[in-house]
Amino acid sequence: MEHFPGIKEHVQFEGHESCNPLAFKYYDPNRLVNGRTMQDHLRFAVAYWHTFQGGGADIFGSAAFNRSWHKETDLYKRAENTLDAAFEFFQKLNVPYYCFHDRDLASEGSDFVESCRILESIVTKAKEKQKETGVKLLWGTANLFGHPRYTNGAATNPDAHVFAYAAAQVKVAIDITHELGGENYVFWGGREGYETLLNTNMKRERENMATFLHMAVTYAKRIGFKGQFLIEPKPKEPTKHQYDFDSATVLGFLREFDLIEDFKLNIEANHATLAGHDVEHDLMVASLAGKLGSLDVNQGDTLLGWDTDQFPTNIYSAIKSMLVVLKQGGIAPGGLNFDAKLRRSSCTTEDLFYAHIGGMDTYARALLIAQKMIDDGVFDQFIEQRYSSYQSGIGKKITKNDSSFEELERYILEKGEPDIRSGRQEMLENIFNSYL
Ligand code: XUL
Ligand code: CO
Repeated sequence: MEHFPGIKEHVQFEGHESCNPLAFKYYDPNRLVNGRTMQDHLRFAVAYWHTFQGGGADIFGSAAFNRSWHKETDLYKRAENTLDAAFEFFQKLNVPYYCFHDRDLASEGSDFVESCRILESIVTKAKEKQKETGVKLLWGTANLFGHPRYTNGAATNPDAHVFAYAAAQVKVAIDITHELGGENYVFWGGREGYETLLNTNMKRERENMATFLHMAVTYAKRIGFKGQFLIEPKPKEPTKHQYDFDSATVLGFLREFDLIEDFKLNIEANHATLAGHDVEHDLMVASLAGKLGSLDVNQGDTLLGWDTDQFPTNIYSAIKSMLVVLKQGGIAPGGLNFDAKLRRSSCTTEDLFYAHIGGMDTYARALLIAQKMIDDGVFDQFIEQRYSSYQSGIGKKITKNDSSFEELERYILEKGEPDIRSGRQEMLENIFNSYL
């Protein structure tokens, strides 16, 4: 059965003058940018949860989308139909990767054993589909937040029984990610946080979370899983205080608990903005630590204070993100995963195409512009010049940690007041706009 009959052909690149809403205007997969194809730079992935399981539900209304692959009530059949729809979509969109939670591929069964059985059967089929189509798994993860058993957390649950359940579930999720050749495995601690300290032993919870991650590393090594482990920071929602608040917090946690060698970060734009940062801030903090591993590309709405997970159309933000990615030499084995969902009123399957085409074009265009900015070097030269006082004399001594407060006091007694220099923000913003 065809699930997207309205889309006959693969979505093609037609260039920015095309008026065809079902064509790429900027994403030209084989176009070379600084010696690498666009496809290799961007490594786009479709998020199975929003695109195939999302029903347009919001806090005031239940699922509203009417999807052909959700018609069956039998769990196995529904999972199979969803898989068929997913691979039809990947192919028609011409996207190289996808990402899933275990419970996106197949719903939970009546108990752990049945859940594993349904999952295993669908994984066998997914493996065939990957082989048939060449579409690959960017990352897998476990849903440790949807089921009521995780109400008080997973690895940070006050009940060891729930910790054990989460461990059993993640073990299987790593197994299936490994079986499907997943290039990364993501940990997003949906409920790893707390609502009130009146009932919370923060020390125990943080230590347990670290122990959980150590066990995951040990297990992955034991089975020979070579994918990159990633942690996805988010400051809140559904919890009020989430332990993986932002890049800086996660890096501190990984260092404190001796996990830094085994993890990188998956940065999601809307999570960074919930933490009160521009996304490029969190990307930069992760990248400077050598720990930027992947991106969940989406955007929030400045007028709404929650995780709206919209498809990314903000070209400014995308350019700033791509500047960080290009300067660190790329994002592989990570990629750009559309952790984004349609608005409730965008109820047709064509809307799924428009949304992804828009997101892919936004990042393709951002890639081209960011590369041009780097080639021209205007911003780099400005920054270099701005800090040039550290390249010689007293500045050089400071950077080499070869000075002292006494010497610097003598320096000031001799030289007096410094000149105040302009940061030229407005001029630089104008230059940035000249690239659009
Ligand atoms: C939730 C979120 C998750 C993770 C994977 O805000 O971003 O979908 O990406 O669990
Ligand atoms: Co995400």
